[in-house]
Amino acid sequence: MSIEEKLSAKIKERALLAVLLDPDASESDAFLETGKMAFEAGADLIFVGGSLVGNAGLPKKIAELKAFIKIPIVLFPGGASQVVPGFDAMLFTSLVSGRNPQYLIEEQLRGGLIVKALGIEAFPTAYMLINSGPATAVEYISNTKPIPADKPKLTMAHAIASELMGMRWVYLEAGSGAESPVPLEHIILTRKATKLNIIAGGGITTPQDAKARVKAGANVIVTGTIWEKNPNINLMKEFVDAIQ
Ligand code: 1GP
Repeated sequence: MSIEEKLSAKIKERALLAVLLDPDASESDAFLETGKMAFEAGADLIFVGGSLVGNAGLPKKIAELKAFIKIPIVLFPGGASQVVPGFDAMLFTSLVSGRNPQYLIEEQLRGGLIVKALGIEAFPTAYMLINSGPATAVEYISNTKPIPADKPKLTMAHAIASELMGMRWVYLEAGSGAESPVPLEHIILTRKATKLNIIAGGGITTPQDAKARVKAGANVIVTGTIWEKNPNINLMKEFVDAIQ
């Protein structure tokens, strides 16, 4: 069974918690410690990524982390240069909410060849940036406009098109450290209109935020910045419990 098949089966039972590790935002020790904490707290997945991740030390960091944990380590890349060996799987994303060809198809063109050569399992993922207040790093780096927060039907329409184009996952992103998480209506309409596995992330800072997004239809909740600010295993366990 592929990792995607296993996750899709698990998702039918309950929502999953992904802990995002940004190798650039955290010191080497923090990267490892937060990864271990996620495993011990009962998180389901580790995502690794960031807008500016350099790849030089990444395979070593992933290998170190793998020695301690038994949950999938999934690359969540900001670009083709981040596709390096060692990951169990990756989100093969296209930034469908934007109109910048570099992140719609060009990075994929370069990255796809590396993914094939390395044999990494890839989940076809429609990545959408939803406005969450002040500009986020992904908005700035990708040079794309986010979907307005009060236009959930636009998100739904992008999700429908993505599903028809063969995507199986959609990532509704408010942006790392966003002022507020993705508004619920975007998740609700996407859930009603598609069978995509819905990942929601960005600005989720409380178990209640997470739970509300699961109730709206999200299948995977991503949390990252909060653990950089407050690496508290008890709080992480509360997140795990809240989304069951
Ligand atoms: C960012 O969605 C992820 O790409 C997680 O966001 O860091 O705000 O938790 P936070």
